[in-house]
Amino acid sequence: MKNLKGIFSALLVSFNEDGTINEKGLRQIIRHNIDKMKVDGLYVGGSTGENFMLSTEEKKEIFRIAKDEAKDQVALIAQVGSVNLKEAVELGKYATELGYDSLSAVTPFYYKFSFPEIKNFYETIIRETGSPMIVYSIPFLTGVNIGVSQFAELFENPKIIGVKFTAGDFYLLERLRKAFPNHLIYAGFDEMMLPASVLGIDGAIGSTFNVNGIRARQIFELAQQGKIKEAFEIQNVTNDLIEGILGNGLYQTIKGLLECEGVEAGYCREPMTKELNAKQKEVVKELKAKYLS
Ligand code: HMN
Repeated sequence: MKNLKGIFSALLVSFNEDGTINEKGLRQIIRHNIDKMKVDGLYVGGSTGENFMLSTEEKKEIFRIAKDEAKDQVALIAQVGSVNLKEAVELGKYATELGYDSLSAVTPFYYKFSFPEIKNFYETIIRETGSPMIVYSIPFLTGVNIGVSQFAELFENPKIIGVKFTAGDFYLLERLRKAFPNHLIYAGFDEMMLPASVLGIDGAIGSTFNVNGIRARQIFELAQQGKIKEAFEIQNVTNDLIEGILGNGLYQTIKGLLECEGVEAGYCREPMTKELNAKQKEVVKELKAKYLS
């Protein structure tokens, strides 16, 4: 298994106008991340990959293309979580066979699952695949909050190696860091990377790293070196960019910025708005000129 610490892009997926996967575009996004953004790894099949709107076969196809393009150049994490546990297991087996370095799974959502049900969800995927697992905790979208004692129960399974912590609860993050010094903790909010880095995260997984990966690494590394003022300045610029992205349509705008780099990032998948309108496209050009030139 590769070193799983560092900067991971939550991989975007290029779609054609009819919603089918644009393989050429997807490969270009992967190359851009590896060659230009110099990321340590890719998080494939996350929300940024518009994963929860895709069929099982499409999810597999994306895992296959990502592995085929990235080969062993960077670490690869496959997000296989689904409220359909059978699907999660099937995807987990597939990604494991492809040689992904770790699986990750979002906590099962929509229904109010109890903690024993959530624990069983992870235990089942691990038992069936034999792969390491990173818990994907994103309470603002799932409504599932996992506390320190519950993480302790999950981490009793040695295959559960860490957590993708997409939350702004820095008290919980500090408690987790102290309680589990040997588990991987990834920050999931790019705009809060500096405070998360100060609290000792092992890495970060972010959508904006597809275009702003160089600054993300600078923030992470400067914070590790204790150069907080310098890191803060880069976080400020980063957050001006992220504010612009969020105000203009998250995935569509990052895709627009990739298009400015000559990457065929394509359309989004409905029911998301497929593409930006003319005014939003102007904003993309402004963001590109101001922050990414
Ligand atoms: C994913 O599953 O792809 C992750 O959620 C990626 C990452 O944590 C992003 N979260 C969401 O989009 C919900 C962030 O990078 C986020 O897009 C960014 O911080 C802007 O808010």
